[in-house]
Amino acid sequence: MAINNCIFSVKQASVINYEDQCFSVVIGDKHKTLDLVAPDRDVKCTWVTGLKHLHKKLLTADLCTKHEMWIKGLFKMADKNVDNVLSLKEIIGLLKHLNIECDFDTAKRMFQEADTDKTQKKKGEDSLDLEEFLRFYKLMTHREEIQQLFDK
Ligand SMILES: [Ca+2]
Repeated sequence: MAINNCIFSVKQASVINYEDQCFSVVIGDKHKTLDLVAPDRDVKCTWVTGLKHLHKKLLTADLCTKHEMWIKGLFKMADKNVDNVLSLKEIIGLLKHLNIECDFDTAKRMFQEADTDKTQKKKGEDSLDLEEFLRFYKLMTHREEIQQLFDK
């Protein structure tokens, strides 16, 4: 709605220099673009400066930060009903989506082990919040034999 208003006002005031107000955001590996028109040059500069800052931060983020962002992305992707917690069914769906072979009983056992706040149930169903999901992820990816090699 706001963007339509901006475009409308630009069309009405055709003497305004479009280049001072327009910018494009290039998104993802497929380089899709989102073309935007700011209401004025200052707003455009604020947006472009802010987006450049965020992009630079992402590029210079350390491996741990990028890994944490990736895991948070997985959490969001798996949260099909968008209630900010993951049910066992959503976890199983995520494991299948990631081609992680894990039998139901093992996944359920790790789910229950990660579910530290059992008093908070949504719709009577056990669920994992983001912090518990991180714990679940660590349980799923923990390899004792590799840990022993690092401990030597
Ligand atoms: Ca959910």
